[in-house]
Amino acid sequence: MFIDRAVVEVRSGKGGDGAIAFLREKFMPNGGPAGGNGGRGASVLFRANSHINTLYNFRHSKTFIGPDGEKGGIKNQYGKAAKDIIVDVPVGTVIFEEKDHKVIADLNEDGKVICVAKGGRGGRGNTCFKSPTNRAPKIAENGEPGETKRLILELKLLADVGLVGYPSVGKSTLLSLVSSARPEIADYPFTTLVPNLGVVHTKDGRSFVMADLPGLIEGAHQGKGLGLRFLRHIERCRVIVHIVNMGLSDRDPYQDYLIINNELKSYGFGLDKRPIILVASKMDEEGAEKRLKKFEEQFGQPIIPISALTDDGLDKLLYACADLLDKTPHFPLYGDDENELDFKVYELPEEEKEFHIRRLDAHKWRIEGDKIIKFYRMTNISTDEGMMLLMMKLRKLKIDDTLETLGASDGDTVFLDDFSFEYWS
Ligand SMILES: Nc1nc2c(ncn2[C@@H]2O[C@H](COP(=O)(O)OP(=O)(O)OP(=O)(O)O)[C@@H](O)[C@H]2O)c(=O)[nH]1
Ligand SMILES: [Mg+2]
Repeated sequence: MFIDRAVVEVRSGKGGDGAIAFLREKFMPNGGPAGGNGGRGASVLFRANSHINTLYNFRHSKTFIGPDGEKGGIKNQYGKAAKDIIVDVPVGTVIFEEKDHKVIADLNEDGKVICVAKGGRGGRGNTCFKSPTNRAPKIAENGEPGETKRLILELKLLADVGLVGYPSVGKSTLLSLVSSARPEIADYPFTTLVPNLGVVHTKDGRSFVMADLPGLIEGAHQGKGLGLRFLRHIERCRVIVHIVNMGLSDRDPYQDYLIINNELKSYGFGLDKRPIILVASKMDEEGAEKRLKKFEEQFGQPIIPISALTDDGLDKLLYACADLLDKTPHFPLYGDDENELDFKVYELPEEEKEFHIRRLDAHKWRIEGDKIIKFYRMTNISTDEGMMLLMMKLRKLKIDDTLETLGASDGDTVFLDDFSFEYWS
């Protein structure tokens, strides 16, 4: 079954808690602190995989849970980081956050990976809080909690050319003739219920992917017929082939053309501005020539007449598609094309940061900034409570995340005024 939309929940693992422990050795009754750091919780990653072509496995709302990181141990033993979870989805899957429909990623290339929920950091053990004024701290950080998110997965097929038109105009028949795809063909409307893809090779050695989409009817944008559910697959198509039936029918070809065009427009995403090739189908049927002539007079632009029965016009149509693809750029799905915006976004100047970090050498860093240094000097870190307050402040400011982005590695020394501590990922 072809499923192209699903809602899933992801939860990354919590970081392991740091340990509080002291060395107790025979001749050292008051050995120093020896609580190890906790390990990082598992992140949840999504990966585009070309061997998967539907979201079928996600049809019943699923939850992906990353395990927690291991707790820190005694004798300064580090807790193990949990193994990340990788979820494979079809190439072309777009991931949104459910709460605000913000796009998180467009997995449009095989192998592309995105982290959707980051594992929590491990907490530092009490060894990290040792200082000249507090030689035996009895405090440790808890591991950072993981993230929970609800995500919408939407598959938008990666086709170059999309076939659209009324039901039964011959879209599936065309795809079956020009590619090795085998869609169902029948003379009743809505034979095609899900999109089909086929690879087309032209005789001059070019190739492209063609998608056959379920038929559209008037009011599709309000959900009539199969609605617009499948139009999302056209969003990526660079060229639209609009097929109008010239065969025996009680419908008026020109009216049908106007209706479908209106549906494309109502859908938005600039679909009606895509390059469109107009095709007249079933030209072998009686009266087709006459209907085409009338249509051409109303339409006023060239149309490619074809017949699936006699093969007439098929090569001409494929060359026209390939030529148009050669000169049509890819359309960005999500607004990185400024021209598509008819308003300009002004950004407020970023608020003055509470701190910045300077690299002193390969493994030494210094946190600078008046505000944070003032906070440090007003905090009595010779008590466990004061030290905890400081660590909470540093965590709230996401100092560790900033250090990670800057390329810090485990065990690096981080200075703040006359205090120093160890970086831990
Ligand atoms: N005479 C003639 N019949 C055709 C031609 N192309 C398709 N047909 C017939 O038209 C009917 C509908 O064809 P389909 O390819 O299933 O049409 P469709 O556009 O995919 O229809 P939906 O999937 O329902 O939207 C079938 O009975 C086909 O055999 C043609 O060029 N000439
Ligand atoms: Mg069909």
